[in-house]
Amino acid sequence: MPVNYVEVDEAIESDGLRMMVVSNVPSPWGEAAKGIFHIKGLDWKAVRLAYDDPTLAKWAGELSAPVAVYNDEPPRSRWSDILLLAERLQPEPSLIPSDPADRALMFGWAHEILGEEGLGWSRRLQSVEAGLAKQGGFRKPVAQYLAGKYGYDAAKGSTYGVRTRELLTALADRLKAQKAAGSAYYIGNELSALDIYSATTLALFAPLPEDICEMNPDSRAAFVSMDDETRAALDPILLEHRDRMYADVLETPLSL
Ligand SMILES: N[C@@H](CCC(=O)N[C@@H](CS)C(=O)NCC(=O)O)C(=O)O
Repeated sequence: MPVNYVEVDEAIESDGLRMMVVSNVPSPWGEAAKGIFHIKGLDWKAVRLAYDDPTLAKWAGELSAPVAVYNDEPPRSRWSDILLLAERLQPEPSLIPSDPADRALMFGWAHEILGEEGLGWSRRLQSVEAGLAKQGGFRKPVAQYLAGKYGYDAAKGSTYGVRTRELLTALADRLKAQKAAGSAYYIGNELSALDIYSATTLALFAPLPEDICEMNPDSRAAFVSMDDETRAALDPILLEHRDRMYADVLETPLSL
């Protein structure tokens, strides 16, 4: 079922689960949260992030997305808080391993994908770096906006690409080891939120085709642009796993 988009007033006045999301771009964080809600069969309302609506900004508490709000509880914008909220609202199927060591592994790896200095974060700053140098990446005004907002440091310039590649390689190595052990998933033998995070974050390198992921053309151009070293680090096993997640548990077409 496509996402149920509502106006700002309706989102604020409703009870239950609502989430502010970015428009027309497959944000790794937003698409992961949507995917988690979908897998759990949670009913929710979406409202689009707008930069010129003080009521929305006050309600959500920030102008980044996703931000999930349940009833009159405080807004939740961190990936881990959104996951824990979803688990509380609908425990089954659980997307957090029950074994404590596997759980720690999952949260650790998830941080390396969605947390600060993780894959999504590093890739964004790598694309900012490229955009500022006019060597691909984001268009310059977008690069300047994201640089200020997400902590770009010119002195660290090339480290963003290095980190991006290290993380791509580490994730691919993990999938290969899991495959050799007979598992199609990152942790143990079962689907976890980590599988979803990996799948949605690959949009920053290879968005799904336009017929199932109709998105802003400038963002698509920025996402697919990368240097040869980064392209070489994008191991096919990552995209195979992503495609399996979209075929088996996530919804297509994307509802952006
Ligand atoms: N708050 C999230 C990260 C959210 C995030 O990076 N959002 C980006 C996703 S594309 C965003 O809102 N970009 C648009 C903007 O900053 O204007 C977390 O800590 O887990």
